[in-house]
Amino acid sequence: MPIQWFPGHMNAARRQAAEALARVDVVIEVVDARLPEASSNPMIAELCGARSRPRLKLLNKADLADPGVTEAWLACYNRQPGVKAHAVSCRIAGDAARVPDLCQQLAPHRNDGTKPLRMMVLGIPNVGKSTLTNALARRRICKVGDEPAVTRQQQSLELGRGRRLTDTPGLMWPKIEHDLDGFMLAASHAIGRNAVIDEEVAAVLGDLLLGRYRDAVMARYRVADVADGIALVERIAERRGCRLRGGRLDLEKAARILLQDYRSGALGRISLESPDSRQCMLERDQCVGDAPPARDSAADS
Ligand SMILES: Nc1nc2c(ncn2[C@@H]2O[C@H](COP(=O)(O)OP(=O)(O)O)[C@@H](O)[C@H]2O)c(=O)[nH]1
Ligand SMILES: [Mg+2]
Repeated sequence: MPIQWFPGHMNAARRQAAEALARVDVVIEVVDARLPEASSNPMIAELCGARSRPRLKLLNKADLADPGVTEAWLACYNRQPGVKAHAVSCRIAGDAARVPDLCQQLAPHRNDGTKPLRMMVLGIPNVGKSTLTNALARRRICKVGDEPAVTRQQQSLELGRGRRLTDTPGLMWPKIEHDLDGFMLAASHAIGRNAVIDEEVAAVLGDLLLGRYRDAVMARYRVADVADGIALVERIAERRGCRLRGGRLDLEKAARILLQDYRSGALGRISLESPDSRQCMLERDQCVGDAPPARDSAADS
């Protein structure tokens, strides 16, 4: 079942972000380095475009992503006009500290006491917006947590030298265009728990992992010859002794093991999409969209 998630409080968050943009010089768009396009909210590019605000695209959690793939994404983004992209990890001391200077380069005129640099962090839930804000503040001002919708209100702070930063609640958009994006977002914990079925998400994640990081999966779960994501979840259940009363496999528990291992980095540094795989997905979805509607079965008889 395709995943959609646009809870009511995000409408208010979108309105507030649009209003706050009037008083901001640079937008820091935080995305997840493991799925940079799937975790890019199209509304953020639109909002910045409408207000002509420069945007720094930050591929955060780079410590969890495949470094070669992150390089390919940065090259791809930095070739696009009007986009400036950088990879960071809030887990690496000092990495985030470069961000205000990168923003300054995008707004060189905002650089003194009378015209201080005003930055706003925008992005979907759980990409590390509040962690980045705390890293720049060098103290824990914003609440963080590995689940969506932890931040419920905008929060501003002074960074010194007149620089000001605003953290915001995560923003989703009303319709996720590509089904695979919904699953990648759910696997990365950007989607509320009540909108997803862990077993389905783990099966799609398993397919992606087997396609891109087969050896890492085989080594971690000591399995061989697994056909697809569903089979992988079953094998994990067997290997880890996930059983329900009566002896049946507890697939939900096994699904959560796979999801948790991906989320925590236990499977190694993994990117769920690359510029090439994204292009293939877009072409595939385009073909499906162009295909003539399936014939009515009655017409066949
Ligand atoms: N490994 C890793 N985890 C991160 C990084 N940045 C944030 N996180 C974790 O991601 C989760 C979500 O962070 P949070 O700042 O609350 O995200 P927000 O919803 O975008 O504000 C938390 O568990 C953070 O510890 C990073 O660069 N690397
Ligand atoms: Mg937050």
